[in-house]
Amino acid sequence: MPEEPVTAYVGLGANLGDREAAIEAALRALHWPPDVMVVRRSSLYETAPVGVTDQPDFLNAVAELRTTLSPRELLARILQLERQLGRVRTQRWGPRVIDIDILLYGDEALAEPGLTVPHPRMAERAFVLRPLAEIAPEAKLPDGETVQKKWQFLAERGNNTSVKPV
Ligand code: A4P
Ligand code: MG
Repeated sequence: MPEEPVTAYVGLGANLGDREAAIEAALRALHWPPDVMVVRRSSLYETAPVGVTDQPDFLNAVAELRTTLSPRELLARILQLERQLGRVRTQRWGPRVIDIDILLYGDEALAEPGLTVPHPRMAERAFVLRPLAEIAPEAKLPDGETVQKKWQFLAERGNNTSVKPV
């Protein structure tokens, strides 16, 4: 367990049932002092599905955490929380009541079975970068670019139309 709290970012997504209630409940449950503090959160965004496109639109948000949990411990906490909120895993990239991903954990890079950080697909995804640009524009992605720069790059390519503030 790290001695000093680490700043981490998580992404939240929901596209079944009461999406807003699920995201708000997840944010409340994530805040578990002193292990995990939710110090900032984005607003909610209505986003078109990426990957499997034949499914309902998502609500997405991101949150900044300060945590003394290791990446593994944080993942275990997240998986437990997803279960509590009623997530049933069916199809990869398919519909879900709640999905919580670890996006960044300090400046650590991990590639282990079942845990890859930074999240390998975050830099291509408007539904991650748009809310992250709202709360952490200067955060660094694995290639050294800031979130703000990467988001501008995607937006200039017309990749922003599928993400709308609620
Ligand atoms: N896992 C590995 N790395 C991580 C990490 N950094 N954070 C493992 C969290 N989990 C991580 O995830 C499967 C396993 O990934 C976990 O058990 C954990 O050990 P999952 O949540 O069961 O499956 P998934 O989410 O369907 O798969 P995956 O690969 O995480 O999907 P993505 O890439 O997260 O995409 N479109 C919109 N508009 N909004 C969305 O939120 N989300 C997805 C899911 C697709 N399209 C979307 C959205
Ligand atoms: Mg996931």
